[in-house]
Amino acid sequence: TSTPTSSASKSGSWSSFLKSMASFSGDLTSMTAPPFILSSTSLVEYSAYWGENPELFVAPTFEADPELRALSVLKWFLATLRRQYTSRNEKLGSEKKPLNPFLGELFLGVWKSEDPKVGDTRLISEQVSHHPPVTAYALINEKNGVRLEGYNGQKAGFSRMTISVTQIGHALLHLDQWDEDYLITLPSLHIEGLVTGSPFVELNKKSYIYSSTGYTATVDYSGRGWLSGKKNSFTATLQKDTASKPAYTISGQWSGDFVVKDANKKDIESYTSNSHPTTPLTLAPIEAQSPLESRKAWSKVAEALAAGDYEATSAEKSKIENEQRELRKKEKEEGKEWQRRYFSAVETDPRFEAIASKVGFSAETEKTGGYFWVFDGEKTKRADAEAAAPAQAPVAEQVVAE
Ligand code: CLR
Repeated sequence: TSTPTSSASKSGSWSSFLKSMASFSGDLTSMTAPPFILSSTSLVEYSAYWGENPELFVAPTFEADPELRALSVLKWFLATLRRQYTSRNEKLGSEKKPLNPFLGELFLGVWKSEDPKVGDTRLISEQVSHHPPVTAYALINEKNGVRLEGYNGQKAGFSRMTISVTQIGHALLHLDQWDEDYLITLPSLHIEGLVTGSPFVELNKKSYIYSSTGYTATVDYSGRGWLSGKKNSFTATLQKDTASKPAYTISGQWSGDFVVKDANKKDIESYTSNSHPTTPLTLAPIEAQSPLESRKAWSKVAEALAAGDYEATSAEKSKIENEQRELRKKEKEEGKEWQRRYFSAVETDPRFEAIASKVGFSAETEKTGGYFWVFDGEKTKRADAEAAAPAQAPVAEQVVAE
């Protein structure tokens, strides 16, 4: 008899998956993919890709000139792309289908930089909505007064053997020292390689970084561009207001090398994303984690997947889904709503509006279920106090996320 991982049954289940995609609804949570393409990582963890280069994250605040700060923000953003969009391929061999986070699921950690100037950067990621799925996140570097807040949802479609994904949401980067905000929009993407069973992400269209100082960075993703013929190609420009030409242009491959040129097209810097070291995220050990924390909550599913036991995988998954269904039912009966721990839903976000209204960026496409999600400092203080309360708990060893 054939094992579930034999190549015959693999290709059989893959082709029936592709067939089933013809009637795909656009909600990524409703997609049922064959077990071998499932990852044991929940989507709530993906917020961590923003912070794996803490030294680049805080670098803008050390620049005295607003133009150089905007350039520094753009460089950090470009440097995050490789980990955001190719790390599953690098680690697991192909893009995988992440676990669907449950409402209230958390992913918490800290990047401890070896450079004392950089210090610690804290990560808070929370699943703030399950239907539609929305993840909110905050990255906070207290020492340098640098904070990123954002949220992310997806809309997907399937045609001509590709899955096209639009990201809903944005991120706001704040620099305390300069009282500056940067509104970061997110690229569209599509999944290539479906036919051959080795899916990977390619970015397309454009994304923008609008600064409250009047600078706009435009990143144009050309994919396997006709210019270079290389995948993951892009060209980015940084321009002040209505200036006639860009102050800087950056081009190359976001997963490989890119070059920064000044207004006179002179090379001033090059960056090699695949040799740039990343700082691992430090997490509390599983035993010390709260039941809402992703690694703890999904640990049995992850174990079953790692053992290749797909029956146990789906049994363990169903357990979590049923518990969640029960919780929602109970809340409904009691007329209560799940309390988000670190974020709040708001109808307007003044920091977003201040920039968006100037550049004509629409707020409506940014909302999920009618709301923006913003980081809530008060809630966070309370959550931190609660977490610190069990003073008699042993001081736990910390572990480093893979
Ligand atoms: C989530 C937010 C991150 C950037 C990011 C990277 C990869 C995206 C992911 C987001 C959303 C889910 C995603 C994934 C790539 C593949 C996966 C679109 C936008 C889908 C659900 C899986 C499709 C299944 C195939 C692999 C068969 O900051």
